[in-house]
Amino acid sequence: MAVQDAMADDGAFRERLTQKSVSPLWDVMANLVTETPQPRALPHVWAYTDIQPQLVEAGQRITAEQAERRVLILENPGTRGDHTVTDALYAGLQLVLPGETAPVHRHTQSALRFVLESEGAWTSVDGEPVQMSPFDLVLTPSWRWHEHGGAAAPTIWLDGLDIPIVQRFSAGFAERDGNVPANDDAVSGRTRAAYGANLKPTIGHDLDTDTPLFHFPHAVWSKSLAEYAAKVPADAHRGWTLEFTNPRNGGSVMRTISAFVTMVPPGMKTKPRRQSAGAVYAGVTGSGTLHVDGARFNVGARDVAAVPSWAALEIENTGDVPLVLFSYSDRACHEKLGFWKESLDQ
Ligand code: 1HN
Repeated sequence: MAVQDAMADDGAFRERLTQKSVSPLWDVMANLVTETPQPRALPHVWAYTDIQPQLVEAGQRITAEQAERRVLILENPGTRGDHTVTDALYAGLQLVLPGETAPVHRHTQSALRFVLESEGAWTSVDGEPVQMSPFDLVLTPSWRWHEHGGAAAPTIWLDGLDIPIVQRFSAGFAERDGNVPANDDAVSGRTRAAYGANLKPTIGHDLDTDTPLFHFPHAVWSKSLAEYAAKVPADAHRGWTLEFTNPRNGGSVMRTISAFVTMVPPGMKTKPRRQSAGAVYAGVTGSGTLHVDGARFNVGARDVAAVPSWAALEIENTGDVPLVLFSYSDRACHEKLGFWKESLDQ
């Protein structure tokens, strides 16, 4: 029998398939196996001046204690309601007011904080506190106890988590206050002393871990980035980009999330670059335009942008000071799973 005949008027057959909880692959094959990634997320920018007042209002409506975490989720317009910023990542802006604490908990999900406004706020990880200054990167890797506290002024940071990844694997566990074990090692500054200068203790050699170093101060990374820029020419596709690393193994800072800083000098527009990883950018200094598949998105300090998988990204500095951007992505997963691809256009 010809294929057309076999498939003609197949309504009763399809009804039977549905009843038996099966479906024809031939309907969806082209959508499942695509030549290039087809993300559901759209490129998008959240202007800080737009979102910050909403967060301040949230501060009047709910306490950090009541909310557990007082956060406005950055909902990608392509996947509104999914609580995702790119197909595999989550982003939110969190507010902690003076005198507040966000209660201690731990969960499977890995989190990073990129600090946008802070005067002396703190986060503790497994009991070890660090002070958060603007544009510091602070990590709370998977299953580490963490809590946050406000200080003199309202504190706002960008939260980046691997929530959609953990959700897809249905692998999420969490514990809240009440189960916290005592941690005699939790001395402020202990981790920086042990790992912060390209040294590491000679005991405890598990390489398959998230980074023990969980605080990357702006004062430290911005100095490295500026010195690097003074020593080597900017890359045509990446400007000057450095990755935050795990001092135990040189790999990504967390097992699922990679983090970077990028600088593009005044007058430069990078050439189009695609990567299989979905990424989130946050402005630190300067101003510029992200050209994403040809569409233009202006970014300045504290603005947050979603750049989905395989979108062609060009970064243009439109101001007269260096444009500095922080970013995080799911590249860490792509590399471990053998998915990673990059394309550099001319
Ligand atoms: C979380 O633990 C924090 O610790 C922030 O600040 C946002 C979003 C979903 C799940 C856990 C935090 C979060 C989160």
